[in-house]
Amino acid sequence: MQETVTYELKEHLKSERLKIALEVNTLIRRKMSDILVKEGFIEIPPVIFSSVTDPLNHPVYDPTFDYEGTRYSLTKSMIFHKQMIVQAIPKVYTFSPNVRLETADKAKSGRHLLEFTQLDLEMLDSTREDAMKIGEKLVSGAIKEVTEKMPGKLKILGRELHVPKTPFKVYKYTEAKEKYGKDFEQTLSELEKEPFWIIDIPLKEREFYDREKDDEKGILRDMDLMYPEGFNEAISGGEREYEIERIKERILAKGQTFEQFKWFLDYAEGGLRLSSGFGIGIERLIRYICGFERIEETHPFPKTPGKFSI
Ligand code: ASN
Repeated sequence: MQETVTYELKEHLKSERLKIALEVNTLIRRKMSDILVKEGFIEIPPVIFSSVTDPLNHPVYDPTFDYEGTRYSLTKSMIFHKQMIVQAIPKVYTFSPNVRLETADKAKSGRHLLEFTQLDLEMLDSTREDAMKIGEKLVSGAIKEVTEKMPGKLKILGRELHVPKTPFKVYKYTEAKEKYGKDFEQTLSELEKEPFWIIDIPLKEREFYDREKDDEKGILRDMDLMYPEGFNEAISGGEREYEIERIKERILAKGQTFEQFKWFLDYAEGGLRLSSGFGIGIERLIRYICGFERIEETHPFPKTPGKFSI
């Protein structure tokens, strides 16, 4: 393990590129908050650790600790907290710090950090399509804000950015995979010039909480938003399972236990209504806006999978 801050980190902290990235960070957080508040959303504080967190659908190390007889995890996403609070406050959002201790191979992607922030939101009695509309407003609104307020800074970065037209193009997961092969997400991301959606993601590719279609078994009412120019995933979200029996079936089908989600299930037993929502990775949005090859450039103290970080 390295014990001192590297020379590269010292350079990084002083760099013009980092300063611009942090100005973008400031601008887009404010802009996206403004958009959401105008839409009637209320901001909730983040949850940093909890006895229940997102199981995710890919393997990560799970940092846990015991406190007064309870095992806690660091938050991987606030999915369950969102689904609970939205029953009382029908439009919520939060800037949620997430810790996902990804395996070292993820460093290659240029878009994974072990610690990142997602703008996570949830809407009651809302469909996937409602959520997609908000997602388009946020992404195009953030990009517009930066192109209008920071054209000189984008020029310094050599970044040519245009405001995407809404609504964004929509691909169905299975059709896109058949046409473009196993790496269809990256292939399409490289081909497209504007952000686009991938919808109807199969059950085995996702966590248990996204709602299965009533008329198409094994396919979910969910979506990912993808950036063009090879920048890959922007948003992940969907409609949620809200009927307790279906939630339990889906947990068991994933080989997970009720114990893992006890506090959420206790709440859900009392009855949930349909909600939908998503999370936008803030560092990934900054990376796209700035046109950075690597996400580390967006953060003063980036944590790369498999590497020492201060
Ligand atoms: N935030 C995502 C959602 O709302 C979940 C995630 O981050 N895995 O669906």
